[in-house]
Amino acid sequence: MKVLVIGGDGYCGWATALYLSNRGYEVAILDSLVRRHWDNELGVATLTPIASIQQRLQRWKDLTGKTIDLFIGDINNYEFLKAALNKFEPTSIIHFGEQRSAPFSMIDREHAVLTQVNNVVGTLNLLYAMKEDFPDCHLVKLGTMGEYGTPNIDIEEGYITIEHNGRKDTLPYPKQPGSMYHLSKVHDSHNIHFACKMWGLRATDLNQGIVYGVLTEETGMDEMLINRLDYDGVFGTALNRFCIQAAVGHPLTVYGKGGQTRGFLDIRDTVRCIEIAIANPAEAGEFRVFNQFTELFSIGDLAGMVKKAGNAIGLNVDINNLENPRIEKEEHYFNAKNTKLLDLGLQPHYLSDSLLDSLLNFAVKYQSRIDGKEILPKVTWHR
Ligand code: NAD
Ligand code: USQ
Repeated sequence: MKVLVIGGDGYCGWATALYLSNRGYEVAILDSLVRRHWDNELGVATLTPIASIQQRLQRWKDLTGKTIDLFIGDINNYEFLKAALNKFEPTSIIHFGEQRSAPFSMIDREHAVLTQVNNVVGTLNLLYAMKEDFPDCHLVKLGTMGEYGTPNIDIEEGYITIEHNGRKDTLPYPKQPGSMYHLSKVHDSHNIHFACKMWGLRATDLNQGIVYGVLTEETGMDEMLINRLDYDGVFGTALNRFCIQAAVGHPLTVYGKGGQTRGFLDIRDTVRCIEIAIANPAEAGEFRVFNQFTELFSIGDLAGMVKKAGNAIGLNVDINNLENPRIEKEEHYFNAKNTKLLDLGLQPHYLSDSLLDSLLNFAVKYQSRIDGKEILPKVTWHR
């Protein structure tokens, strides 16, 4: 099977490309490297020192004898995208290649427009390129649990059956996203659904929760293969940030009351979920949605778990409930289904004390790279 990983230089994409290559899939990475550029623009850096994509791929080949092809370019450039697809001829495309930070998308009008154009136009280009040249290829698209927002009813996997005035239908689950970034994912979902219905494309939308952790079997093989781990107030995500904050003695930055509940998963499960999706493709014309997370936690509970694990290895960890820079519910009902990937064989890695220990120790190892000025949130939803 030939798998094109769009966004394969990023956090989820790099781990996935190596995982699939290690399992015998023929893999190519397509990436514009724009994320490295955004980091430079913001003046932030991953906790871990990541090598250039060329060095990473050369080391992977030296270690394993496996080649991963590389296409550097932007999927908003349709000619480039078409040429790359026709050169590689994928049977599955995994699309991670988007601007994925909610705070980045809320900086100002320019960043909102950049996010929505980059994400929505990139995905649209991909749909047209597939329609024209690869109509049978399976698209596995990374969506987000944040598309649903925090409704006061159970969250289903993509669709909900509703009875209304005596009639019944199964419809796309209502979307109430909380940032311009999350909105871009909703727009993508509608466009992909439409393309499947109109043109018979096959697609799986993986509504992923918040990913944590850094090591996978492959990225841990060599220092040159190390994955990125973001801790700054724009690209860092909750649990990864808390572990890194604990390592340097910064109070954990819980926004508001901390009752915000989200779905989470270990990066080792991200890569496995992708493999499950491509090994069990959607039917022609089908737009399938899987909720991709393994556990639900409130932010406050996570901070408590990190504090306990940090104290156990001798770190002094405090929790600071900051004024919330976002506009979101801080206490709410949240119960999302996640059985479809489990039914297809996912065996989750659950968050445990030992995992927190290893993430904390990892953060301690690289603590000299942390820029304390980048930890507190600088972007606000309130203006
Ligand atoms: P990331 O920023 O680490 O990686 C994204 C990669 O895509 C980067 O290497 C970037 O250069 C590339 N890219 C962006 N726009 C591109 C374009 N127009 N053309 C080509 N390449 C482009 O992000 P990540 O954390 O690996 O997230 C990957 C995907 O998973 C995103 O779509 C994100 O929305 C989704 N997701 C991530 C998380 C998470 O916790 N990290 C959770 C849920 C969903
Ligand atoms: N939060 C804190 N303290 C922090 C950081 C975040 O309390 O230091 C809170 C936020 O207010 C929010 C929750 O934690 O309520 C999650 O924030 P986050 O930054 O960890 O995650 P989010 O902005 O939702 O985005 C991340 C990824 C995004 C993905 C999404 C999955 O960046 O690409 O789509 O997680 S989900 O949250 O399920 O929508």
